[in-house]
Amino acid sequence: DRTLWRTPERAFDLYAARGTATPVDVAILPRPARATRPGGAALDLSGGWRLVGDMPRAALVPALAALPVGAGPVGKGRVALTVRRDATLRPEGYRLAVDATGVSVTAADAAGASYALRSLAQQMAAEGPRLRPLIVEDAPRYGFRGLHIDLARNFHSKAEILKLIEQMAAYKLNTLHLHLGDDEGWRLQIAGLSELTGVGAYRCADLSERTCLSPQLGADPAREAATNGYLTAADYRDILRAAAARQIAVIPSFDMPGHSRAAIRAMEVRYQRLMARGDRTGAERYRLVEPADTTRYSSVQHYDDNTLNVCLDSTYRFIDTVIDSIAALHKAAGVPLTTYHIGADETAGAWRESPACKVMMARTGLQPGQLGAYFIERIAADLARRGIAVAGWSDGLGHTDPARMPPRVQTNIWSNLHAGGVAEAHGQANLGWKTVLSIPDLGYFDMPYAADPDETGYDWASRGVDSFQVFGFMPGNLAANAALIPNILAQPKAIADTVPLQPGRAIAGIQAQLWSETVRRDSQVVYMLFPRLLALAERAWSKPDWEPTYVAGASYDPGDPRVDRARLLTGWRDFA
Ligand code: TNX
Repeated sequence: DRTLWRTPERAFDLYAARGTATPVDVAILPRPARATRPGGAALDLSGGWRLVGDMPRAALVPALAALPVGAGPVGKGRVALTVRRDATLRPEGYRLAVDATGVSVTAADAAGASYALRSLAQQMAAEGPRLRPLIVEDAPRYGFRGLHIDLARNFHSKAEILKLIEQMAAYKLNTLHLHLGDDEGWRLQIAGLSELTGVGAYRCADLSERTCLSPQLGADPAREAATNGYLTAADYRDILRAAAARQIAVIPSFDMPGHSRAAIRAMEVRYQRLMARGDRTGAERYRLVEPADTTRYSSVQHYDDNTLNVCLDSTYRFIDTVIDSIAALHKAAGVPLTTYHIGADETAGAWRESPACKVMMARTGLQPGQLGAYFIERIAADLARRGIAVAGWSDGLGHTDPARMPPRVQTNIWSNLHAGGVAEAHGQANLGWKTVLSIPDLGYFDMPYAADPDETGYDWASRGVDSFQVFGFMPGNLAANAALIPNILAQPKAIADTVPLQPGRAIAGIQAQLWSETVRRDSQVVYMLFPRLLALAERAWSKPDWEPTYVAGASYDPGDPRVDRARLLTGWRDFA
């Protein structure tokens, strides 16, 4: 695995290794839909290029900068690099043609034009500045191609995020899901609520005068800087601008109502400070938990103080303020907030003894088991009123009444494929929700590469996910992945399509997840993501030619000859 994928440039050797019908000797990853070599004299780009055409240069700056040769000096054999709009091409698609007279790109949008230049850059990296004539006609399989990175559990720097954004652009990923709030930390400065970062971004510090959250999962806060830190408003705007320049959308997420310990602790400190100043009104304004609520609960990650009270008006006032503040940051950066991720996963059984919830249930007729859904539906409606789409994790969203949800919903499917993930993905896609595959079996890159004591990571979803397995993923036929998944039982299991995808419904795309409980240093971020992220980018863009056509209701055994090719080169046998 590691040998073959040692460098991104070598990653496309996988096509050959898997016996895939490769486009004629091109070195482009993700694999383009079509590529031909028309023959004829080569083009020499070593003298640089000059940009012509009607695509604004401003939209292409990072992609132009990624070319191995720059804009050449005037009159020194510069080659014409023509980039034109063609509204008939598919969104994000492009046509790239190289011949002896120059390079010509057509695309419907700036993303497509940029992707053409990214393909050109990869081809030049492999072939050198003298290119043989080439035609690439390309468009993505999925419109959603995402990377999720968790800054909450352990913080990762703005510099690291900016590097990742450039890597995402190089491999045609278009959505960055930034996880900024969870039990262990709140990582974005919010106007007017300074405690959120002043307290909530410090899991603990060696700075003795500081108010800290307690450490978690064995972290040694005195030695591990990653436990502390946050993005300032200016950092966040810089990230938004860098992403937008590369046609990458940013989805901010602050997990609620569970997974909210950092916010709760930070706002409790604020409460005490305001009370000490005699400002009771100010203190009560953003109260997140109810002192009289004696409910005992424990979250999946063993927190007993991490759940917002969903029956308090002050909880909604707080969330409103957070969303306003983030929307303002997006506006200031010139990048509108279009999707906001509320988390909504793994809500513990809180509120049973909450007086406020008893009053609310008496008033509304809601049952205790419906309070979590009430929260999600209410926030979703608030977001819809502002023109913002709601996103959330599939378990929480699955508990809502779809009739009470707004039309635009993004769901991240995170049940293991062998444990209900296929039904969950199809069921939520059948509701018309934008369904993103975040499946842990193959897409949680906080899991180790292999079941090997030298590989770090969590093992709850899989004891090893190597790049071949990710590369072998068949997102268009989920049950067919039975052979790919060395599940937690160490036995590949058959998968049945018990909830078929209805005609006209579709999966929106794929996302890689890097949760950061066990990922502290920036170098670990790189290790866990690369090269697996390239394999995921490949699957998000390009349909594997070994994927069997989807047949509603079919089930697949790990040994099924129809998916046998998918097993080639995967490590599950060694694993088992
Ligand atoms: C499950 S995925 C979680 C996260 C953890 C992750 C670790 C999801 C919605 N919840 O809170 O960080 O597992 O792999």
